[in-house]
Amino acid sequence: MTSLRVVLGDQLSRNIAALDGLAPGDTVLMAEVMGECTYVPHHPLKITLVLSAMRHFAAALRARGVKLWYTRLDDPANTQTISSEVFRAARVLEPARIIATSPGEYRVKQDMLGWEATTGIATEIREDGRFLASTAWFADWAAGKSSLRMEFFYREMRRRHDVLMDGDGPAGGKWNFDAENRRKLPKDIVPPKPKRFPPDAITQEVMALVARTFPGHYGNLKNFDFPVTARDAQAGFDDFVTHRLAGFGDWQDAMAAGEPAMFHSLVSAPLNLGLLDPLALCRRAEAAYRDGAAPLNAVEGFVRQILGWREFVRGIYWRYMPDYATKNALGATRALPAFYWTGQTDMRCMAQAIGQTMDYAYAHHIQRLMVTGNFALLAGLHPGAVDEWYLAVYADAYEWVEMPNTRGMALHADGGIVASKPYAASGAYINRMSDYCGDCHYDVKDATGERACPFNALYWDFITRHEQRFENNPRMAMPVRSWRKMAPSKQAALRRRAAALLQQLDKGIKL
Ligand code: FAD
Ligand code: DLZ
Ligand code: SF4
Repeated sequence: MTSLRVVLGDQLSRNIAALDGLAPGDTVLMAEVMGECTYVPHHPLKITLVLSAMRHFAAALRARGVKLWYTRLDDPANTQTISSEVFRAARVLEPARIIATSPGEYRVKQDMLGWEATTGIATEIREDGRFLASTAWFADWAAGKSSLRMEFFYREMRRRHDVLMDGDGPAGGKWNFDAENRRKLPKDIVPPKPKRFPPDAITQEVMALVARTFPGHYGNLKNFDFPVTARDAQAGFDDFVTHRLAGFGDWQDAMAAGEPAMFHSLVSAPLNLGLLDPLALCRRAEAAYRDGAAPLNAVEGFVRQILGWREFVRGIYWRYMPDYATKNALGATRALPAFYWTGQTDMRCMAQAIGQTMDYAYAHHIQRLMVTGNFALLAGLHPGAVDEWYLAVYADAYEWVEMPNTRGMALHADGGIVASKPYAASGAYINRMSDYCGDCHYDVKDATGERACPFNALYWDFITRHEQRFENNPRMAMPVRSWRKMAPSKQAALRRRAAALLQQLDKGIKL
C-alpha cells in the first residue's frame, strides 16, 4: 500500500509527522506554488528563504533514497496551489493513502480537509508533533478558565517539560525575571554581529527566480543571510548562545539605531520552518545557565519566549479561529499609511523599524510591538490591514503566530484574550528604551506643538477614545484617571494635535 506524503514549506523537519513510517514505495510531495507566495505579498527574502530551504530539504531526502514529487515554481505543469498539486500527483501516482501533517494556517487546513472528498483517496492529517502543547492539551488546559493568561500556561509548561526547574520550584526561586529585562543599551556596548549565512548556489538560483517573478513585492533581496538547512540553523543558534544569550535578558527590550538584531537570537525564521526543535533550544539555553555561561534573567527570558509565548499564541490561534480573524474590539477602521510599505516617514523610530524590515525581513519584538504595532494601535489602523502587513513583511510570519501577536498583543483587537491590557505607550517609552529620539525630526518632550512627537498626542487621544472601555480595567485605570485630571485646555490641545495628525494620515500626507 503506497502513500503520498505531503510536506509543506514550513514543515521541513526530519521528524515531521507525515514522514513517520515512510516506506520504500512511498512518494514525498513538495510543491513551490504561486498560491502560497502571493496570498499576501510576501517579502522576497521570505519567499527565497522558504523555497531555498524546501530545495535543500528535498535534496537531503533524495540523498537518503526517498522518492520525491517536487514541483518547482516555474515548472510549466505547475498548477500553482498546494491542493491542486496534490490532486495532480494523486492522479498520476494513484496512492492508496495521502498522509499530511496538520498545517500552521487555518485556510490551508480547510483546503486539506477537502482532499479526501476530491481525490476519493483516504487522507490522514496528523497532529504536528513539533509543538510542545498539542491543540488538544491546550484545550484541556484552557477548559473552564474565565481568562487565559500566558504566565500560568508558561509555568505549567516549565513543570511538564522540566525546564529551569529546581525540584518542584522554578530555578532561582522565581518564575519570571521580566522586571530585570528592561535596560536601555549603554552607549559603550556594541551588540556582537550575528553569524551570517551567505547564499549558496541553490539559494542564488532561487533569488534569481524570486527577483524575476515578484518584482513588485516590498523589500530588498540583496541582504539574504538566513540559514536554509538544519545544520546552519544550529550553527546560528550556537553563535547566539556563545555571544549574545548572556546579554539577551538585560537588553531584551532595548532598541538602537542601525542595530537590528541587538542581543536577540534570530531563530524565529528557521524555527518556524522546522529547521530547529523548540525544546532542544530551551535545553541548550538552560545548560548555558547551569554551566555559568549565561545569567538566569537571560535564560529564563529566552525560555519564556519559546516555551511560553510561542506555544501560547499557537494555542490561542487554533482555539479561536476562524472568529479570531474578524476580531476588532476597538472598532479600528483607518487604512494602513503608505509609509509602512515605503519607510518614508520623519518618525525616526518608525523609519528605523520599517527600513530594517525592508532590508532584512526582520525586526525584533519590541520594534514590532512598541513601535510599528503601538503606532497602529494608537492611530486606529484596521486590524485586517495590519495583519496583512506583518504576515507579508517578516521572514518568520505564519498566521498561527503572526495573528495573535498582531491582533491580540499589539492591537488589542481580540478584546483581551492574549493580553489583559493594550500595550499603548507615548514617545516617552520609546525614548527610554532606544537612542532613536535624539536625532528625530520630532521632539519627544513635546506633545502639542508642530514638531511634537506624534506618539504623544495620539496616546492621549487613544486613551480618551476608549475611556469607557478602559476605566474598569485595573491595568488601564491610571492613564484614564490622569487624562481626567488634566486641565481642559491641555486636553483640548492634545485632541487638536491628534486630530491634525490623523487627518494628515487620512489625506495620505506622511508624518
Ligand atoms: P528572540 O527575541 O530571540 O526570541 C526567541 C524566540 O522566542 C523567537 O524566535 C520566537 O520563536 C519566540 N518568541 C518570542 N516572542 C514571541 C511571541 N510574542 N510569540 C511567539 N513566539 C515568540 N513571531 C514569529 O515567529 N512570527 C511572526 O509572524 C510574528 N509576528 C509578530 C507580530 C507582532 C505585532 C509582534 C508584536 C510580535 C510578533 N512575533 C512573531 C513575535 C516576536 O516578535 C518574534 O518571534 C521575534 O521578534 C523573532 O525574533 P528572534 O528570533 O530574534 O526572537
Ligand atoms: C510561506 C510559503 C511560501 C512563500 N511558499 C510556499 C510554497 O511554495 N510551498 C509550500 O508548500 N509552502 C510555502 N509556504 C509555506 C506555507 O504558506 C505554509 O505551509 C502554510 O501557510 C501553512 O502554515
Ligand atoms: Fe519616535 Fe517620537 Fe522618538 Fe521621533 S520623537 S523617534 S517619533 S518616539
